Amino acid sequence: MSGEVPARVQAIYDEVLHRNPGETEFHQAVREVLESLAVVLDRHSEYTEMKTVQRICEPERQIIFRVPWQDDRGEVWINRGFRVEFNSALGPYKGGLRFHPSVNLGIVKFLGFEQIFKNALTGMPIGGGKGGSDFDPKGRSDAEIMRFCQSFMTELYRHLGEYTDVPAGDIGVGAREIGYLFGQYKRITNRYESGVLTGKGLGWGGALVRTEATGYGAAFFAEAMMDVRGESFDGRRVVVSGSGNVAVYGIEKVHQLGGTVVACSDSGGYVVDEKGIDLDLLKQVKEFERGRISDYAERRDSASFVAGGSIWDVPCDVAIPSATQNELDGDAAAVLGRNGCRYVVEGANMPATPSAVKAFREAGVLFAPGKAANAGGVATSALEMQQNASRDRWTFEHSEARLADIMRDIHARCHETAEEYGSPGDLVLGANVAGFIQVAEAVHAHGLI
Ligand code: NDP
Ligand code: 2IT
Repeated sequence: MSGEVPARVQAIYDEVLHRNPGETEFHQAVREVLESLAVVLDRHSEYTEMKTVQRICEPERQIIFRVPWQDDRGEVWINRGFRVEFNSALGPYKGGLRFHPSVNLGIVKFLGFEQIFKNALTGMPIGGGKGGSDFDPKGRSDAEIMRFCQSFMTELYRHLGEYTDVPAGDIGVGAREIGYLFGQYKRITNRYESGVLTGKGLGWGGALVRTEATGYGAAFFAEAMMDVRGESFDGRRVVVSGSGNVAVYGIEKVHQLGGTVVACSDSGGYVVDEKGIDLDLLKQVKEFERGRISDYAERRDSASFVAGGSIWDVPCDVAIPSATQNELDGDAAAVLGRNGCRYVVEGANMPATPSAVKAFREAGVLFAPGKAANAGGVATSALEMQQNASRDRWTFEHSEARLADIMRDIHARCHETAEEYGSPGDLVLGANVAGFIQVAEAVHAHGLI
C-alpha cells in the first residue's frame, strides 16, 4: 500500500493488523481513515486518552451464520451469512447486504467501517453496519433466490429491528431480495415492521427515489465539485463503470445534467457508445432481462463491446467508478490523468486503490471518496425510515429535492473541513475528519462502552 502511516496512528494501525489477520480490505479502509486522523488527534487529546479511535475500529458485534438452502434440482447448498454491527453511536446499525461469491468477513468489515462515517456525513440518525453472504445469485431462478433469502433471514431476524439494525441492498441485493427478506421477517416475528428494512417495493412501504438515490446522489455530488471550479456537466464526456443499480441511475442523472456517458461495464467487459448510453436499452437489458452488457452492444449500432480490458482506457472528463472495490488501480489512474480526466467520483465503495488516490492527488484530479459521494443511497434509506415511522409518503419531487440538498451539504462539509484542517481540496481528508469527529463526539458522550 502506498504512503506512510503517520507516526501518531502507527500503533493503532499495527493493532488493527494484529487483531484482524488476513482482512486486507478492512486494513485498507482503516488505514485510509487513520491517515487523515493525525490532525484530529493533535487537537483532541481526549480521543487518545479514551482510546476512541481504537474503539471505533472494533465492531460492537460480528455475527457469522450458516445458510443452508436447496436449489431447483433438490441439491443442498451451504453458504455463509454475515452481519457486522459496527457502531451504534448515532443510531441503529444501518447498511446494506451484499450477495456475491467474493464476500468474506474482511469485506463486510471494510464496508461496515466505511458505513459508520458515511452515515455520519448524511446528518441522519443512523449507525453503521453491513452484511451479506458468499451466495452467488447469478443464474439462479426466482424460486432459488426466495429460498436463499428465507433461509438467510431465518437466522438474521433475531438481530434486526427498526431500533436495532436496519439492512438494505448492495451488490446482488435489490427490491426482489428485500421483498423476500421482508416477507420472512414478517412471518417469523408476526410484525409488520416497515422500518426494519429499506429499499422496499413502492406498494408496501418503500419510498420514492430510494432506487435512484445512490446514482443520482453521486451525480449531484459531482456537480457540486465542478461548481467549485466554475464548471458543470454540460458537454462533458463521462465514464461510469458497472451497470447495476448505482451505475444505471448515475448515468440517468448525468444525462439529465447535460453530460454524456460514453461507456459502462459489467464483470464481463465494457461497452463504448460514442452516441451516449441509451438508458432505455440499458435498463431493458440489465434491469428487466438481467442480461449481460455484451447484449447491449449487440442491439445498438453505435456501441462496441470490449471483453475484459480496462474501461478506464476510454478517455473522459469525469470518471464515476460504480462497480466494486479496488476496480481502479494506479495504472488506470495514470491513464485517466494522461487522457485529461479532471474529476473522479466514487459511486461504489472504495473502487479506487490507495495508489490510484495518490496518483489523482499528484495529478490535480479532484477526487471524491465513496463515503461522501455515494451517501445518497443510505441517506434516502433514512428518509424511507422517516416516512415509515410517520406513516407518510412523500412525492418524487420532494424526495429528490431532499436528496439534492443532502448531497450539497455533504460536499460543503467535506470541502470546508478540508480547508479547516489545512488541506484545501482534499475531500478524502474532509470526509474522514468530518465523519470521524461526529461519531467520536457521540461515542465520547456515551461513556466507556
Ligand atoms: P449491483 O449488484 O446492482 O451492480 C453491481 C455492478 O458491478 C454490476 O454491473 C456488476 O457486474 C459489477 N460488479 C460487481 N462485482 C464486480 C467485480 N468483482 N468485478 C467487476 N464488476 C463487478 O450493485 P450496486 O450497483 O448496488 O453496487 C455497486 C457498488 O456501489 C458497490 O460497491 C456497492 O457497495 C456500492 N453502493 C451501493 C449502494 C446502493 O444503494 N445499492 C449505496 C452505496 C454504495 P456483474 O453483474 O457482471 O457482476
Ligand atoms: O453502501 C451503502 O451505503 C449501501 N449499500 C446502502 C445502505 C443502506 O442502508 O441504504
